[in-house]
Amino acid sequence: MQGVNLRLRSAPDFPEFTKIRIAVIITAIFAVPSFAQTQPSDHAAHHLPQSPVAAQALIEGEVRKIDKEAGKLTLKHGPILNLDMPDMTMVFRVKDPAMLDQVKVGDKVKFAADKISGVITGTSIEVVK
Ligand SMILES: [Cu+2]
Repeated sequence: MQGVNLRLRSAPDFPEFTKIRIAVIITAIFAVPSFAQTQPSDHAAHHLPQSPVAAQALIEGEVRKIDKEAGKLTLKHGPILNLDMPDMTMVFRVKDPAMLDQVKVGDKVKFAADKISGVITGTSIEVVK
């Protein structure tokens, strides 16, 4: 019985020590991300000029053909200022294949396009109602 009491009495000391260790670990966990956050933002700054998506104006167009297998869309489009392109009918690759489910042939659309890895790519599209 005495052995059991001793263990119970000395027991509170151990969790106290554990609490300190946990506190240290928690401090370390919080310290790491706050340090890590400064890294990606510095890194991202280098890439900011390469993502002009935010400044893009929407282009008016009309869907002529949808090729879901190839992930491509044929659009008759108005002038695209950021790509220095006059109005024409042409094939666009789409950034996300799900964009092709949002439209059907004959739809009047507004879309954004950009050159991604040298390929003119539709980055967003919405049907004009
Ligand atoms: Cu074009």
